[in-house]
Amino acid sequence: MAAIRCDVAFDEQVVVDTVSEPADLLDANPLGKIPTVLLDDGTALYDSRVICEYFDRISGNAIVPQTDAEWIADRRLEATADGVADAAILLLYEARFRPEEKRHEAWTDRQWRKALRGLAVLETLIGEVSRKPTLGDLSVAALTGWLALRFAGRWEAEHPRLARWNEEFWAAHPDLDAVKSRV
Ligand SMILES: N[C@@H](CCC(=O)N[C@@H](CS)C(=O)NCC(=O)O)C(=O)O
Repeated sequence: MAAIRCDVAFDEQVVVDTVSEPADLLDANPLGKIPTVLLDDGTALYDSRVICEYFDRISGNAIVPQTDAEWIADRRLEATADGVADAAILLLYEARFRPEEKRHEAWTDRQWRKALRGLAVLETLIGEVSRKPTLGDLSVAALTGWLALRFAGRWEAEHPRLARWNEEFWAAHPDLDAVKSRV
């Protein structure tokens, strides 16, 4: 989404299975995580925050607002959305990869409480869907779009503004929705 908004084109997109730790991914990113971007000179950039910051930088700040107050508000939005995603993905991996007898409920409950606290803050921070989404908006959309897919029925009722914002965001940005549907 950031690449679209910053007019960054990719020569190639490679789909990888992170679980099988493919050599080409590990060569580029020792953490074995996606997204990972290879620049023209072969340098790898990873962690979506770094990648988005780079796209913003080379686009002349197409997505990151530059006044101090707006920058702070937008980074807060981004960090909260990313933090909720980090907690929720750990929950997903716990259910997906850890054998049932080895799961530690106190730990998963803690992660879920973290996610819920973050969502509660996003519920108060989120405004109207913007025609020109900032990086913070894109981070929230990435989170809510993903939650709608992976945690359907577990977050919407308690966060009605956020759930409505999620619907409205994708309806207002069909170009971004098309990217989401491909993932
Ligand atoms: N903070 C990282 C998180 C990336 C991340 O956790 N990606 C997941 C897929 S969505 C992944 O690659 N998981 C594989 C693994 O953790 O080994 C980012 O925003 O780029």
